[in-house]
Amino acid sequence: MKKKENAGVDKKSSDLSVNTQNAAGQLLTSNQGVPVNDDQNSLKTGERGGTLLEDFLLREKITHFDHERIPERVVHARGAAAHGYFQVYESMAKYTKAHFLQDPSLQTPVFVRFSTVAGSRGSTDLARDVRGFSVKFYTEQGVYDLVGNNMPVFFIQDAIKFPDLIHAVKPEPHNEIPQAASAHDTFWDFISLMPESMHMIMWLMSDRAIPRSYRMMEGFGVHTFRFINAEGKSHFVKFHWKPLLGVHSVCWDEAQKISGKDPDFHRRDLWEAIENGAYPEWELGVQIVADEDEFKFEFDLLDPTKLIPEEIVPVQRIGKMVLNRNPDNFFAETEQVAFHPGNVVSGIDFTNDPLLQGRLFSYTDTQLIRLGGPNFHEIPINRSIAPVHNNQRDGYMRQTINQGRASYHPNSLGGGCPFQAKTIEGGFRSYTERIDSKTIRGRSKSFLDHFSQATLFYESQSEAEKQHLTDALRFELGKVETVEIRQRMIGLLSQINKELAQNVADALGLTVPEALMYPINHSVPANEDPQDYQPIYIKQSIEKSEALSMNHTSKNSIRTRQIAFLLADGFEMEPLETMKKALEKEGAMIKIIAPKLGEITSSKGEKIKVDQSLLTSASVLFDALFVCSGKECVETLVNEPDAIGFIEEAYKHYKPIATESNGVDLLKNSSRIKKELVKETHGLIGLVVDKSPQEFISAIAQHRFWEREKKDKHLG
Ligand code: HDE
Repeated sequence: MKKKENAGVDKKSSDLSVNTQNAAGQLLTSNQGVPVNDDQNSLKTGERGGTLLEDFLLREKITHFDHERIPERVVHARGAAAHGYFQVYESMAKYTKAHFLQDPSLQTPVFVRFSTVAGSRGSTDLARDVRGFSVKFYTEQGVYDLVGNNMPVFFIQDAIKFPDLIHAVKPEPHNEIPQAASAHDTFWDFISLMPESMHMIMWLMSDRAIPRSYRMMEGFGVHTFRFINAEGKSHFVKFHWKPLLGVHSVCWDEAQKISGKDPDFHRRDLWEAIENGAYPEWELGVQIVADEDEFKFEFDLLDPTKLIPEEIVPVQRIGKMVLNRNPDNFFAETEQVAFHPGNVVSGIDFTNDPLLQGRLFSYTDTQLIRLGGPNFHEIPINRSIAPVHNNQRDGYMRQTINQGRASYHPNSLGGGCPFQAKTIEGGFRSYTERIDSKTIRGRSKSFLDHFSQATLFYESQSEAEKQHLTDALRFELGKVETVEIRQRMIGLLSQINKELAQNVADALGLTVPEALMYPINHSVPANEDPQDYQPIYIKQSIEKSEALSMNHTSKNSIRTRQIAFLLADGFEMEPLETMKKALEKEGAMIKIIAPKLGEITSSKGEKIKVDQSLLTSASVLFDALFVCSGKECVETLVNEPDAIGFIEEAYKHYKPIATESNGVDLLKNSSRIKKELVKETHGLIGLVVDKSPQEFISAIAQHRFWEREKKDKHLG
């Protein structure tokens, strides 16, 4: 294929701009281009008369409005997206003939959509949920979609169970409650009968399910795919996205409060980071397994409830993705984008993972109802930048005006065009896998180990992470009303880790069953003996995997962290400025919070603008807190319950808090903080008093001081 100079970003933008519209300086018109001279009044029979059916402008406007909504996605309805590009570091030609993975000088445009799964389009961003991580690469060889999640495994092994899983997690059908939450009976009823979901449940109950930001999440392709090189040789591949800002989460109490204070928290965070030029970045990672090694693992590579530990097959970082442009229009781009794991380019292919195989059907099918017909690939955001020529014609909303008479192949009237591409010309040729077997409606017995990787995940967590996971289970199962469901879950948890099961059972007033207790395994094929399909436990070759814990994530940057500066009239300007400058130099974002909006005056009469008042702001929206000093400032804030609440909440959520001089008097108003200040161990738990900005910067980079949690009642 002929190499194009700097294909990509510009090409795509101009492609889209054919359809972008800017009304600046333009006349208001009807959809037929007729200039409108009164858009304020409908046409009437006299001043107090009836409205005329003749009023085509009124009818056109109202009819269009009546049809403005389209069905929301049946899953992943709530999301936010951005444009950017991907660039490979070094040619991967050894493994794949995909052109965009071969040329390090090529920037391939991408459009990336992040989402929650269960909630409706208007639901909160901070639900405990899996996050979707969909990437559309507009490559020169056609569109490639990597439609992944922020967790590397899935709940079920076979696509035929997907509608059941989703029915169970969505609001219950009789009363449509609860919105965007898995903490209810139908979800846990289903899960408690599906032992294969246990590994995913560990991820879902971990803090990975409540990310700090879309920009601080990993992404995973989940299934095993294939890379195919120019010689037709196949390698298995698992895809990863590694965020350069590290992987960080909020805590559950905070997540619930953010849901009230700012349900758009993740959407806003992504938007603002890009507007501020702090472009989110991820590295694309691959785990490559030679075809010959397919059976060398203690799990089946085709089983989507399993991951390949990074200690066994390291992740090679092969390129970088940068998101640098917000969409112009949410509906046209983020809502109308149609991803499909079946959109692959030459050099990337599928495996027989039965979940993936089902997805290959589902995604086109769902767009037909959601986007209203077969021409959704012509919507600007879905268009390929590679030329599209075929004999598909007509259908709702056809945009292309195909010329000529021949819409079939072979033809002679059209000169035989369009031609089939030879493999050497980039023509897609499916991997020729040898298949020799009977048709069965069943499941491979190599998929029967449902617990060992759940244990691996649990054992790999830090103490704080284990505690959060336990608390999440206590919360979720505590909301379940049917005791039998809770009991079945304790039985399943006991197969993962006895202590975990015991700790959850304690909070639920239950006991851990003595004998091994599995629920009936509902995945047993109909004509088989359930005894042959009892879950088995295969000891994994490693007991812990560092990569599974967020504790080991990079903690060397405070870029884009949101820092609240709490102050009132009479604050000391100099220490504020020193701290602000130092933090901003490291890329943090500062917001001035005061009792009321407007301007605020320092002890020496200097004025600064207030960004948010205590009424409109909340501690949960920030990563760290700087409490300003100054006699009058501190006296005012001591008598301001919202200010004290702000500080206490930041402390409760394990965030770094800094102050200097008499700002410490304000901190002492919280009895818990006072205790630490007296003990003088505060440096260790993120209370930075009378220290240089550098100390505060290091504390913010740590993200959270979970050590404080040990003092919580759970841990005694
Ligand atoms: Fe999806 N999924 N899914 N899914 N999925 C959809 O397609 C489906 C699965 C994922 O930002 C739907 O366009 C089936 C795994 C993401 O627009 C639908 C099965 C993974 C998104 C669908 C799965 C995903 C979707 C709904 C089991 C991680 C959002 C709207 C066989 C690897 C895409 C749409 C976006 C969306 C079906 C399982 C990720 C109905 C049948 C596993 C990120 O087609």
